[in-house]
Amino acid sequence: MDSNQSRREFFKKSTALGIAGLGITAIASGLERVAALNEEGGSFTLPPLPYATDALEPYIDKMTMEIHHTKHHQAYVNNLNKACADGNISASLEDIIAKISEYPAAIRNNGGGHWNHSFFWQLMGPPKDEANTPPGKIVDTLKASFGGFTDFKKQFNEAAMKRFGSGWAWLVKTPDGKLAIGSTPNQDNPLMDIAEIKGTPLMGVDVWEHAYYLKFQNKRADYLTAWWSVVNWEMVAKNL
Ligand code: MN3
Repeated sequence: MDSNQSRREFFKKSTALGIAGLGITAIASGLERVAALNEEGGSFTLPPLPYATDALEPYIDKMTMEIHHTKHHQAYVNNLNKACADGNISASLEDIIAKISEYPAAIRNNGGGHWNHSFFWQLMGPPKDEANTPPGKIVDTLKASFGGFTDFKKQFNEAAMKRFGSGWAWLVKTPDGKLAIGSTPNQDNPLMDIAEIKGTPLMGVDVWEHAYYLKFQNKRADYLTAWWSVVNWEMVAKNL
């Protein structure tokens, strides 16, 4: 929202509250509230991709990345801003997500969409080689929890394949400090209080058809095979 819009919003709300009876202190606190809304709840923006749209070729194609980022993710951002303005919601995205059960569906879908995609772009990077083997430290960590890197990949792929319809598969650190694999429907994520799998996301993969249909059509398994070649293991290591 630009400053003119926010002034209009403020006056609209103030008028509704009966601005004539308010003192200058109340007006000032109203302005502060609007400023907070703009900063946190009202002006979410599309983060730039950390690489060019063709940087993940040949595994993830340029056109998919362009549409996914500038159309799909942008729409989540726009709709989140609108839903926050409509609901007069000024909490940070992190706070909203942690208590998502208290918010309407538009906030859950678009707030989740914004968080998930912002996370997802960071988790991919220009491919080094097809195998894209993770560093030894990550392999050791995954081995301790899942039996080995191959077993981990198999379980993660299973979670991604079994997610019916649209959603995400995740590797999370659970509240008791263990690593776990699971999936969420739609734009839900493990940080949400309503999620079946809860914890801090370490890795996640978008299995909505919009993430792969242009290049892979209905073949989600082929998309996943290609996706492993562009996983940014340095980012996963940071998250771990
Ligand atoms: Mn998506």
